Amino acid sequence: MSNYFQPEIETASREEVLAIQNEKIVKQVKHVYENVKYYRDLMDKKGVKPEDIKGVDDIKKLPFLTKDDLREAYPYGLLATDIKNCVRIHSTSGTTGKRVVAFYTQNDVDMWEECCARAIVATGGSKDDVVQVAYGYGLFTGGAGLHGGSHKVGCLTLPMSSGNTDRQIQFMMDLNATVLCCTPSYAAYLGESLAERGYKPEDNKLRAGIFGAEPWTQEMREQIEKSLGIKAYDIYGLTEMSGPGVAFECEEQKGMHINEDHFYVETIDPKTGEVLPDGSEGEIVFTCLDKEAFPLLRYRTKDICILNREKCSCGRTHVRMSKPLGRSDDMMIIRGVNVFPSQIETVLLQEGYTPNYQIVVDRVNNTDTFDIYVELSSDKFSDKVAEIQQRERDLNSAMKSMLGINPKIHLVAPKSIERSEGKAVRVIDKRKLH
Ligand code: DLL
Repeated sequence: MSNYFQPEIETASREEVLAIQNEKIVKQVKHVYENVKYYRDLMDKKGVKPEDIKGVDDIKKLPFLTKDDLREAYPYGLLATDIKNCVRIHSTSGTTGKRVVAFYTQNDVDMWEECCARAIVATGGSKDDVVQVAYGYGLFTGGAGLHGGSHKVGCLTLPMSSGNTDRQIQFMMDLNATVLCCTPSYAAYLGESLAERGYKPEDNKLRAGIFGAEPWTQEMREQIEKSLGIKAYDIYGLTEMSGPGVAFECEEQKGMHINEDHFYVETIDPKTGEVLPDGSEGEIVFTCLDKEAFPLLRYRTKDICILNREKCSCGRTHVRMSKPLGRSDDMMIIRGVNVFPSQIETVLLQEGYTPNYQIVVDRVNNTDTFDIYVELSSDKFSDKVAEIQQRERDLNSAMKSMLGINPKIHLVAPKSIERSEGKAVRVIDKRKLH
């Protein structure tokens, strides 16, 4: 039995979805053109007027926005309403350059929380649930988004924020949490920490997890599901669009449904900007159809995905996006070969290692060095050098056949790689730091 928060929208026919989108985009482009000088200038430069946009088919005429535009327009340049109409600000966790700040009116917050409520209900969520929100609260959107969604569904909400693992476990057990929301890397760590304290997966009352904000593989999903005794659902979003809940998984777990009544999606060739047909791998681009304060049009996410319009047996009609296969900007080029961290994670988990690893890339004498540090779990740890060396060689050959190049593998002691309470730092590319 499928669960919907807003069935009339989530299961609307294709024609109905298009009718909603066509109506919203005409109003939205006018709103942006009239209120955002930065974007009006981009449209004028491209020779596009609001009257040229009669429906979503015309979106391709509009100029793109990128993170560079957001930085250039920082802080108020893309604000489309009087600041007095805004009730909230959030900001990205980016480590380079200026942060991006996003503004919300009350309607924007309501829309966002509804998207998160849809995600919670899609896991079978209801008033009976106790939702432990262990995403960070604050400028990061994870905590606030799932918290708001949980309230809308009427769940008992535990606003834990990230970190303080002892307290997370105490509340999870004592207050009978049924849904856990956090990054997948923190979920894996909580699984590990529960086992260390002697708990078995069946000892907790959790039934589902809503994990996102960073890439994670199918293999990592299986490991988390096993260690916590739950079904693990993916959720996607980005601050620029509102936060988590732009897309979410249903019980089929075959891609994430994009909330198409609020976000229009395209895939493009990241090099040429050409729009690609559904089913092709490309960069996903979103247009906010009804946001008031920070309505980005044709925003390039840099996330590489595949869209799927096939009917989903859950009954939802909204298009599904694959797990991001990587980001056009975190694809590493090592000795001329394209490498995504997700490929490395897949090999590690297939070979029976933990998802605790770090990739270090550097350049010595004009040649790229490529090291992967992989933590051993305590049951695999050994002080026999020959044994460890053999395992390093085996893992190296598994990596070589997946990646096409040879990394240097370092198997390290349990707990020697720093754990993350939020987004994990998987890659240290020293070439960019020189
Ligand atoms: O990470 C919003 C969020 C919070 C999503 C909680 C899900 C759960 P930002 O900090 O702006 O926003 O980062 C957005 O994170 O462009 C993707 O590259 C990545 N990302 C988000 N969700 C996923 C996911 C939040 N499920 C950037 N799988 C995005 C892979 C994800 N990557």
